[in-house]
Amino acid sequence: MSFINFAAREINCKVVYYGPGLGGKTTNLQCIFDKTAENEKGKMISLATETDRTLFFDFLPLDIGTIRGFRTRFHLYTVPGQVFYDASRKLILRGVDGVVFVADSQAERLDANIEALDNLVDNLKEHGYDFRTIPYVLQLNKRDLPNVLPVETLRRQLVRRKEPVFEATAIKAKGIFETLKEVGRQVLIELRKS
Ligand SMILES: Nc1nc2c(ncn2[C@@H]2O[C@H](COP(=O)(O)OP(=O)(O)OP(=O)(O)O)[C@@H](O)[C@H]2O)c(=O)[nH]1
Ligand SMILES: [Mg+2]
Repeated sequence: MSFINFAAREINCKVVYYGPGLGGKTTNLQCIFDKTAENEKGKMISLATETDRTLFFDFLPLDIGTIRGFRTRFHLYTVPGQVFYDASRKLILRGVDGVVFVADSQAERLDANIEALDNLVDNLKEHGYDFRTIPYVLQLNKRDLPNVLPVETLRRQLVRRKEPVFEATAIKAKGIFETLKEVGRQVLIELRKS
C-alpha cells in the first residue's frame, strides 16, 4: 500500500479522514495545515461547494523527515461525508495506509456516525482491505458542544476493534495532533514490516 520509490528514495503514505457529513474532517486538515511549519507541508487542496461541504476531497501533503535515507511523506485526504458521494469515498480509499474516523459527538448524529462507519467497512472490503487490521484511530470530535453524548456511550456504539480513541475539538485544535500522531505511528509500524 505505501508507495516506495527506490529510485527517488521516497516513501509516500496515504491517510484518509473518514466520517459523517459535517463531522469535522476538513477542519482537522485545515488545523494541521495552519499549525505545521512551511518547510514540512505542501499546498492544501480543497475541492468544496460554496457552502464549504467537501465535494470530492481535501488533500494535504506532510513531510515527516527521512526514514533510512528515504524522504517520507504522509498524504492526508478527507472524503466527502454526504451520503450520496459514495463513489468518491470509495475511490479516495484506494491505496490507503491508515484511516482516521472523525465522529460527530452530537446526540442527533449517532445514526449518521454508525452509517458512515458501516460504509467505511464496506468500502475497505471492496478494495480488499481488512478493517480489523488496517492502521486506524477513532476521533470523537465536537466535544465543546452542549448536546454531545458521553464518551462511554460513543465508545460502546462506535468502537469496533481495540482502536485508540481520542476526544477532539477540531475548531480549537484540541486532540488533532494526538490523532494524527497515533495513526502515523501505526502506519510506520506497518511500513517497517514491509
Ligand atoms: N463546535 C464545533 N464545531 C466544529 C468542530 N469541528 C468542526 N466544526 C464545524 O462543523 C462544520 C463542518 O466541519 P467540516 O470540517 O467542514 O466537516 P466535514 O466532515 O469536512 O464535512 P463534509 O465535507 O461535508 O463531509 C464547520 O462549520 C466546522 O467549523 C468542533 O470541534 N466543534
Ligand atoms: Mg469536508
